[in-house]
Parts: sequence; structure tokens; C-alpha cells
Amino acid sequence: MSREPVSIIVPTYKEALNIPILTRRLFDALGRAGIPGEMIFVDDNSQDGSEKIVAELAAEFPVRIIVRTNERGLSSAVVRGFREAKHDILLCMDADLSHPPESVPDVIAPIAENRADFCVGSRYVAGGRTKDDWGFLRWLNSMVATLLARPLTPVRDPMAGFFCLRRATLQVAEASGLSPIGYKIALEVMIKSRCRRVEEIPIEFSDRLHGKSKLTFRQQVEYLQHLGRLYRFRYPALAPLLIAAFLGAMAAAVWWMFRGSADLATPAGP
Ligand SMILES: Nc1nc2c(ncn2[C@@H]2O[C@H](COP(=O)(O)OP(=O)(O)O)[C@@H](O)[C@H]2O)c(=O)[nH]1
Ligand SMILES: [Mg+2]
Repeated sequence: MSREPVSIIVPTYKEALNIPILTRRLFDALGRAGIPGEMIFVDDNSQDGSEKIVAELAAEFPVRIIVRTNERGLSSAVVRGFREAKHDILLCMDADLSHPPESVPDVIAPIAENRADFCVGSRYVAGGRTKDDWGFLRWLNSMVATLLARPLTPVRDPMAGFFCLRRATLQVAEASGLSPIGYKIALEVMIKSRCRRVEEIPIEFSDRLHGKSKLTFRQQVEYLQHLGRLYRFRYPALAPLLIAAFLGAMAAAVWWMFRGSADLATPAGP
């Protein structure tokens, strides 16, 4: 196991109750694996005591919190955290304990050992699972969102918020222009960095421990717009192809009509 230090970024909005549990479990897991690192919370002015809690935890662990007051949104919070990070290996995870902190060393390993450029903590590979009983609608919603992203990437769980990469990979994505709107920053970085070596590590995904989800209907609509942009980036030829297919179909229809009238116009034989 590599001893290279890691920066762990955790976007938060009203996660005060989860922060101390996550911090303790995470540094416990890192300690057991012998991985040094820092943890950065990027909070969008939750005003729920998170700042004070992290200040107290900082006496014991290498943690800090950035409180943003002029911006909101999960993806841009993650990007901000990456910018503030000290180390070369970057990992992002949710604060709500749905991503087991005990799996963090396994998600880091392919990157630290340079076997992969991007690593996803995945629910949908052999050994991974969703622990709690999801209702049918929530399951269907997640499935449809995942399938819509399938032509962009072979990754089984592209919607994951649990991922690891090196700064150099992030920089390639940034050079292509990130538009970190909405929820799915991993998908965007994966596609815009054009990285080929992607590994998925099975995780057991739990329901959030405290609090409620911040995913809103509006963000789901934003996801569709986000996908549109990623499709255009990944398949720039797609739009001209669709236009060509449309024009071709129109031409065929006109030819068919003309052929019909030409037949009618042909004088009958003797
Ligand atoms: N900084 C910041 N964090 C957010 C925002 N929205 C969600 N989060 C955090 O992002 C993570 C995932 O959000 P969550 O509500 O659990 O989404 P879900 O897992 O899709 O239901 C959690 O740690 C949230 O606290 C936001 O607007 N700003
Ligand atoms: Mg969650």
C-alpha cells in the first residue's frame, strides 16, 4: 500500500451531525492503511454549527473547512476543494456516510499505484451494493439517469460522488473547460479529461445517516442539460450527423414523391 498523502474533499450543506462521525471513521481507516492526508470540507454557509465542529476536530485531525457565502452548488464546491488541496492525489466523497469511509483506502489504491487515472467507488460492479431498501421510484430514477450516461462512458456507476484522481488528470479536464453546474462533477471530469484507465471499486452504499438529501427536481433537470453538453463534447460530430440524417430523410421523401409523379407523367405505351 502506497504511503503517498491524499487530500480528501467533502462538500457539505447542513451536515453538522455527520461531520464528526465521518471524520473519526475516515482517519481511523486511513491510519490503519498507513495513508497520511488532509480533509477539506467545503460548506455553503450551512449555519448549523459545522464550522465550530470542524474547528474542534482540527485539534485532533488534519481537517479544515472553507465556508462559501457567495456561491452555492455541489460541483463548484468540489472544484473549490480541489483547488485548495495540498496533495497530488485527490479524493471526493459525500458527508452523509453513504460512502463508507472504510472503503477510502481501496478507492485510493489504483491511483496511488498508478494502475488507473480515475477510480470510482461503485455500487454497480460485482461486490458493490446499495444497502438500504430503495423505493421503486428512487431506484428507477437512478437507473434512468445512469443509462442516459452510458453512451458517454463504460463506467457502471457514472453518477457516483465517490471518486479519486490525480491533480494532473483534473488539469486536463480543466483545460477543456469545466462547467461545474449541478451534481455530477465526477462524470464531467472523467469525460473532459478523456482518461482511459478507469477502475471501479465495489462499495456498499448506505442511506444517509442524518439529515435529508439536497437533490432537488431542478437539479435533475440540470442533469439533462449537463448531459447534453457532455454529449456535444464527447461526440462533436453527432449534431452534423443528425442534421445530415434529417436532410437525407427529407431528400428521400421528396425523391419518393417525385418518382410517384414521374410514373404518373409517363405516357402510357401503345
Ligand atoms: N457545498 C455544498 N454541498 C452540497 C450541496 N448540495 C449537496 N451537498 C453535499 O453533497 C453531498 C451529496 O448530497 P446529498 O444531499 O447527499 O445528495 P444525494 O446523495 O444525491 O441524495 C452531501 O455531502 C451534501 O451535503 C451544495 O449546494 N453545496
Ligand atoms: Mg447522499
